[in-house]
Amino acid sequence: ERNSKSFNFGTYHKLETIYSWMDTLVAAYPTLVSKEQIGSSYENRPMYALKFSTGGVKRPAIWIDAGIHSREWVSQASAVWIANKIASDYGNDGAVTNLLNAMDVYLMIVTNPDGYVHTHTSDRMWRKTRSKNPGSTCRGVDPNRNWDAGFGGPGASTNPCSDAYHGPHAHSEVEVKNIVNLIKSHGNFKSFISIHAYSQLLMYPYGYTCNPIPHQAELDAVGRAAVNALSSLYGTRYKVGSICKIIYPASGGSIDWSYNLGIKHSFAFELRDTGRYGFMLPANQIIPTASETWLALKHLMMYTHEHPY
Ligand code: PAY
Ligand code: ZN
Repeated sequence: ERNSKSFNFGTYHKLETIYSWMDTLVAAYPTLVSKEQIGSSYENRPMYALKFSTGGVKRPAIWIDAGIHSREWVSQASAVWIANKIASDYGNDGAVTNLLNAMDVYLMIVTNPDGYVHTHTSDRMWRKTRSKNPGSTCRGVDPNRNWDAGFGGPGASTNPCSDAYHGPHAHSEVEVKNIVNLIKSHGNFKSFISIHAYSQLLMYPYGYTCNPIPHQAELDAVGRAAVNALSSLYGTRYKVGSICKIIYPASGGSIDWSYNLGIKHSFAFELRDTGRYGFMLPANQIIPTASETWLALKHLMMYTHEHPY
């Protein structure tokens, strides 16, 4: 029987281990953490968000998702460490305590559970969902080209065999639709943060166009401050900019959708590294990656708390 103290945060775990660890975390912090099933995946696996809340009804909230691309393993692994950090810092760290006394945090650790299982059983480099594409032997849709934001535009493919296939229509993937439904029905999310890997970037919208967003100057400044906090731990260097400008044009992405919905504080991380190991980041870098990422994440969350809109 695992408890949150004996769990090994410094290794990559299978889906069932992460899911049972969530129950351990909830059991350790029952007045703070709950596990909400927001729906099921294409292959009928539950999709769980951890909700960190000290009470209230639909308080202003922060959304964080990890692992929407299954092969980006340091994303899910860092999210496990971060979930534990949020829970253990409440009541001990002033900033986290103040934040959670006013806002809720939703953290989805494994946003693409079918793909994640597939990376363990069959193909370590699987990125997409596992849905069937009629008329093709290739499976899966890129769940970060499937959101209703510039859908079908630049940086997405019409080919079901492509890793950037956008799918038959916006929100065709149930994993995306489940999050869309939760965010819309809740109606009070103030920040939306997606965690990917790799490239060491902190990005804001847009991906579907290189035209600047109305809040470009604000998000750029917040992003730079967040990255300075991240770098203060081990000197890891991050770049800050719009998706389109600092990585490539990419339409149908999650944070473009959240931004256009009115969630101004929308960001995406690309965690370590810059390509030496890429998706195969050695497990001994999980805790350092999570620890430095947490400093940036905490900065973004505190900024949202301190700048209501
Ligand atoms: O929202 O992070 C974003 C958009 C850009 C990412 C994408 O969806 O293509 C960038 C890639 C990712 O994390 O999926 C970068 C990695 C290294 C890749 O697979 O190319
Ligand atoms: Zn990704």
